[in-house]
Amino acid sequence: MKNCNGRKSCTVAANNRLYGDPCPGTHKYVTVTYYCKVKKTPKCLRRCHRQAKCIRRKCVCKSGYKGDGIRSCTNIKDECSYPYRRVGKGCYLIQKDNVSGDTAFAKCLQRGAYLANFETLNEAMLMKYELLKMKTGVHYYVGGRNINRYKTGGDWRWIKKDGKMVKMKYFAFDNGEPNGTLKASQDCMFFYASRGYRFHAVWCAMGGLLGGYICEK
Ligand SMILES: [Ca+2]
Repeated sequence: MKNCNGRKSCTVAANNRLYGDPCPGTHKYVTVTYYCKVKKTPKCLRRCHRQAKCIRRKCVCKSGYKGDGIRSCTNIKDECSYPYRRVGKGCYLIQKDNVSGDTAFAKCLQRGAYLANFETLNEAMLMKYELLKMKTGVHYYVGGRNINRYKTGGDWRWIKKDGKMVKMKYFAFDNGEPNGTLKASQDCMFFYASRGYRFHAVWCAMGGLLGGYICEK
């Protein structure tokens, strides 16, 4: 019965046309012997990630995981999902609470993130655009900080989660900014709403401006 081979089901007809009729008028029956073969699951050519399974020769990440199934299968929760949001290539959390610069700094660290770094002007402009669209009217602390107020013009850096610092390579401060002095230091950095989200240097604590903050992870 070739027409049954390799199939999940098939029909075997019992009629004279198929088998002929050597004894007309006699009831006949057909005995069918069959055996089923378990189809072997084809193996994946490459070793799948430990959070992946081999399905139809392809490594597929388990549910709740995302990736190519071979090198990566990351937990979806670890990715940029709510309350974080993707802006350009970065993953940010935009918070509106009213806090000081130092508090904002600590709050991001507590979340396993850091105050947002905008190492390139492109990143800063994309965020500025995002904030303008949100129309919250809130100023937001970001991860720029003056680490040496004794130096003329300061030494502005982007501070990362692990404490590493990247020197600011472009200048996007508003007119007259940064304007901290030795006696009245303004070592923290704001996306200043009232000035179309230009960068402003502000006090980090001790009666400084309160605002929201942007964390990055
Ligand atoms: Ca200022």
